[in-house]
Amino acid sequence: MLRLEARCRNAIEAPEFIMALLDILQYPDPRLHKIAQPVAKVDEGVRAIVADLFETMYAAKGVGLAATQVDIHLRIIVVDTSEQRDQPMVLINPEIVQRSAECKEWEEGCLSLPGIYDKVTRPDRIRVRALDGRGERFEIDADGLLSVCVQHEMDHLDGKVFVDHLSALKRNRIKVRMRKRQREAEPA
Ligand code: K1U
Ligand code: ZN
Repeated sequence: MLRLEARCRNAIEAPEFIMALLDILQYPDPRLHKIAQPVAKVDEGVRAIVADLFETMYAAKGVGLAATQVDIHLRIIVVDTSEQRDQPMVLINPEIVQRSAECKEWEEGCLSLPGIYDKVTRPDRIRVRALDGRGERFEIDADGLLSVCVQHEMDHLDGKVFVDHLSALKRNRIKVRMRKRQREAEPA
């Protein structure tokens, strides 16, 4: 039902298919803290969600997007960390099966907190197991931006935003800034 509402809001009719740019929830929206449910079957409905996630991620110039961020609470993430923006990857029901003991600090951003960046420390390298868009299981070893991005998106599925890794003081300052920005954007 949620998905149908989202598709109808911004749907663009094309000859063979319908693409939809979905609205990205903005922090501190409480829906960003919902826990996403596993996908039971990778079917046409799930593939339609995946197509819309890519559409929305590329339009927003992000390197990743989690279904949670568009108010769809299923364990689906999309990423493309390539320079040419031509290596889309979908991970359904992703699980980290191995993480390096070595950690790395990285400056993170988030489409749910535009213009806000801060350093987060995470395991440097990970091995992730997931289903692809055909429902086939696969594993990838990730490092660098891909590793950071997959961990950041998987946090979203668990209702966690990158600012939840920061101190309460920093997080509250960011919350105040975001609320002020949202009030100013409201029509008078
Ligand atoms: O909102 C999101 O979850 C997407 C987010 C992914 C991410 C980027 C960088 C570190 C961790 C997670 C973004 O795409 S933020 C904006 C962005 O376009 C970007 C940031 C860093 C490098 C390249 C692009
Ligand atoms: Zn994010």
